Amino acid sequence: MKLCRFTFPTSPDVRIGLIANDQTVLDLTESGVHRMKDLFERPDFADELVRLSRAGVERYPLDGVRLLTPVEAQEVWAAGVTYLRSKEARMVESEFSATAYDRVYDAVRPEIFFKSLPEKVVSPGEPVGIRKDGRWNVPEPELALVMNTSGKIVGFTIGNDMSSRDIEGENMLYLPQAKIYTGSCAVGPAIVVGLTEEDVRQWSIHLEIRREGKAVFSGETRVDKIKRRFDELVGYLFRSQNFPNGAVLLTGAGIVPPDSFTLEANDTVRITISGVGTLENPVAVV
Ligand code: DO4
Ligand code: MG
Repeated sequence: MKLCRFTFPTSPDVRIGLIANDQTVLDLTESGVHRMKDLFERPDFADELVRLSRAGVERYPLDGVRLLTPVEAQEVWAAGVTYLRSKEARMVESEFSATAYDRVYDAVRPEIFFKSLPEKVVSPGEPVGIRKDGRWNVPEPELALVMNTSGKIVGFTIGNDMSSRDIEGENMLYLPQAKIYTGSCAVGPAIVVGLTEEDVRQWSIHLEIRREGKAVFSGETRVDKIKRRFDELVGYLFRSQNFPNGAVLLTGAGIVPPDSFTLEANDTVRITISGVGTLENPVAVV
């Protein structure tokens, strides 16, 4: 089951939808569901969704609505260096702090950093940003975990952890500037619920970057290459920290374009995760 936030072309009101067969949206807001995050607090929310889907709510064609990011009010955090590929890429980009990446890959405590306030998250179809002072900019296609206020994983979606590799590589203390700026975090298009980590570890992640109508990079990885268990990452995120609205955690990038590659304005970033769908965004200089 996939949950989404959407609007109709004629109205700015945000509605909650259940996507059926990747073609139809059932309007749950008509049945009194105004926020997904309230549903996520209920232990029986998957049963409740099945009940609502059979209750004869209004249905609309998916291509007739605008999907918004499913991040409602959650802070977005991100884990780093969870794939071997990421560790190798960081060590190449940074002479100064290369050993830090090597160490954190093997350390007990994972790297976890703040990524975005909810209101700054970019929706499907909106521009993601490359910094005007960054020379080496890339998307990072990542599986995103969605947690309720108790730290229970309630769903899975797609995140793009846009990054400036030259700024991060110059000095690791510049990480927040390399990672947090206008348009640096996109999440969507929907949250898949009712699955376990074992189900999700079967998924693949695909990245395609298009320029003037042609693919200029494509790459693929598998969720199962993430070194750490999801509960381990979430356990560290929720350790000594409360999330009154729940949280979203990006789980790290396993696809890195070649070192000669940097994004340009008007490129399109397409991230597909096999069990979720595709998150597509144009690129703009910010
Ligand atoms: O430490 C740098 C960030 C790494 C990251 O974002 C990733 O591995 O996805
Ligand atoms: Mg990342």
